[in-house]
Amino acid sequence: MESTNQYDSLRSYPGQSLSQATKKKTRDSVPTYKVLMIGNVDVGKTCLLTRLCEDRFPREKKEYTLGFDMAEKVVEIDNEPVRLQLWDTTGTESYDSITTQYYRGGAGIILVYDTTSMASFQGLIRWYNYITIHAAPDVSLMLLGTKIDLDNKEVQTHEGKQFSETHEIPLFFEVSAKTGQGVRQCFEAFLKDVHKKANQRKENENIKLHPPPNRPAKSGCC
Ligand SMILES: Nc1nc2c(ncn2[C@@H]2O[C@H](COP(=O)(O)OP(=O)(O)OP(=O)(O)O)[C@@H](O)[C@H]2O)c(=O)[nH]1
Ligand SMILES: [Mg+2]
Repeated sequence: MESTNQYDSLRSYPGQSLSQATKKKTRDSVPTYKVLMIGNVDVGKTCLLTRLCEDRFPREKKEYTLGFDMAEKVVEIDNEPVRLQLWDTTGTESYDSITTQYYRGGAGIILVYDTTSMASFQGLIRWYNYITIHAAPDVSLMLLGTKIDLDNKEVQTHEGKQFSETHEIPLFFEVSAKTGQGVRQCFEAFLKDVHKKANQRKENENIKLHPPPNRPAKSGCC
């Protein structure tokens, strides 16, 4: 039987196991994508991380994230293994001053609001402004409305969609960390986008480093 120890750092999406090819490749090197989650206090960022990485909903009393937390997870995108490095931060404003280093090197940013809290939706603009100041211009973006298992919805789906369109955020989902609804799907779609952009960047760098040879000038009259 396979020892699980050597694969300790490997986790797939809930309900999905990694192929042998991926496990082998992962021991060597796979692209690592730093992804940040931002949004007001209590919108459910930490619960999303726990649902994605451990497929469970924290039952114990809520604990405020202090500064940063990070989890890693290897998943497959189009049969290619990639390592997601998911950074969770507190929504507490007193930590705002350390944001610059937090945003550095981020390949993707997930903006989170709580569908049962209009205040958290109105808070999005503050977080979006941080993105425009600190993040790379080609960073992948996704907007998530959380807690759709609850009945007391304050932010309607069309309002979330409109925010994403107005601010050119290509991906918008409503999810529940409690039931797991939509969590896997949104991360799959998001990582595809992150991966695609990284490949495009690599291609562009290759072209810069190894420009195609100049074509010989045409001889003759036309
Ligand atoms: N019903 C329901 N409750 C949720 C869901 N996600 C989070 N919660 C609850 O919302 C509260 C806040 O969740 P956290 O994940 O700690 O929120 P956070 O965004 O990490 O908050 P900070 O770390 O303080 O910025 C907790 O009491 C959770 O149990 C969800 O999908 N459904
Ligand atoms: Mg938290």
